Amino acid sequence: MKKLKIGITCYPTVGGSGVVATELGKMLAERGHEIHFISSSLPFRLKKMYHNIFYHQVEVNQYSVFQYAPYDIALASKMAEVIKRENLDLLHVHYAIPHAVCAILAKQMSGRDVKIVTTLHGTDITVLGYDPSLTDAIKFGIEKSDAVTAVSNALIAQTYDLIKPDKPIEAVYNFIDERVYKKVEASNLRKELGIGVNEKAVIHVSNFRAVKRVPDVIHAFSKITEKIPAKLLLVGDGPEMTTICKLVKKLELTDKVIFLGKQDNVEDLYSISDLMLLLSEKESFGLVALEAMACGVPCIVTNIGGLPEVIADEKTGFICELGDIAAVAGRAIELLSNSEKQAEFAHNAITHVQKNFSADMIVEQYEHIYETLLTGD
Ligand code: GMT
Repeated sequence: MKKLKIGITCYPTVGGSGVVATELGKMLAERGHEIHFISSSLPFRLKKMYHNIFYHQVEVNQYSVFQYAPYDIALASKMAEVIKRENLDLLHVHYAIPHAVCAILAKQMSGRDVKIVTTLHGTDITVLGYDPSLTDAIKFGIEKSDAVTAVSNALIAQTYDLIKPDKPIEAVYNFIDERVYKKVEASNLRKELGIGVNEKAVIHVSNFRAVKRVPDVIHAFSKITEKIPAKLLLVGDGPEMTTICKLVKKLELTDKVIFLGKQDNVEDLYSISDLMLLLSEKESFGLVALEAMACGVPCIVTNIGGLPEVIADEKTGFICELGDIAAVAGRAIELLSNSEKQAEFAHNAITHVQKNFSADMIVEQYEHIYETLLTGD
């Protein structure tokens, strides 16, 4: 296909949508497209230098006359500036609010026929969608985009249910870079973290928001350790961390829980893990489960949002009802006490990701959307 000039806007800080947007930009650049990230700070996964990736920072000045700094207007102005100066073919924005709305304004300001692709990631619908003061703005952002994608079919259903947009939405699953997310030799790390040879390693990775239900992870782990010697690796940080620390102490699990905070090379941590627990009450996709599976880690997840589209129940992990801690612990014990089953699930997890969520396959889906918009074919 023709090489395109693509502007990408996302929340650049740690978070699945920022990760996906940045990885997509990198993959598109590797395929010869010219990528322009337009955001408030450099996307955190953009570490390497690419000759065809550019970054345009949105500066927001605080003036005493404004109660709130006008970030959205500054973003739209920067987008319009980049559309015109760099002759962009399209803007691919991640999140309807505010990014799609800013892109629509930027298109008008630039006077150019730039196409707008919006990807819905979840929080814009599953949280903001319940705020009546925002639903019309979300609907506007979706309907005025040229193409809209969502990271799971569950999110599409929720969007129609809550926002009722008059617009087709296509499911494009998230992907991982298989060159990074694969099982690596990291046995030293196991030792360094104090995980004994007879112990199993259970991992949870999140931003520790209340929706992640980390207390359920701790309670389930507590039950697991009644039957199986194990350590729990907690990766990430967020608003619930203080509550979690208190709970770990109360349940006398301090020696068994390793708080790792935010980490960069999570593939090493997945590679030493035997099981992931992701027991969220809202999860439009669950990128961390995909990352874990790519490294051969089976996952136990809740029957929520897009998670059942990511995990193959009884093959790459187990799907349990939200809050059913006994079921989670039972499934974990069943798997961790049967090394044959564990190896089979680990193998299934890797092949499941390769078959359904490979970067090439998903990036091609996005390219096809871009091409259809620009050529009308
Ligand atoms: O999960 C979060 O709190 C972060 C959020 C984000 O905006 O980055 O993640 C959302 O987008 C990810 C990438 O598409 C999905 O994997 C997560 O499931 C989704 N989070 C929720 O739906 C809660």
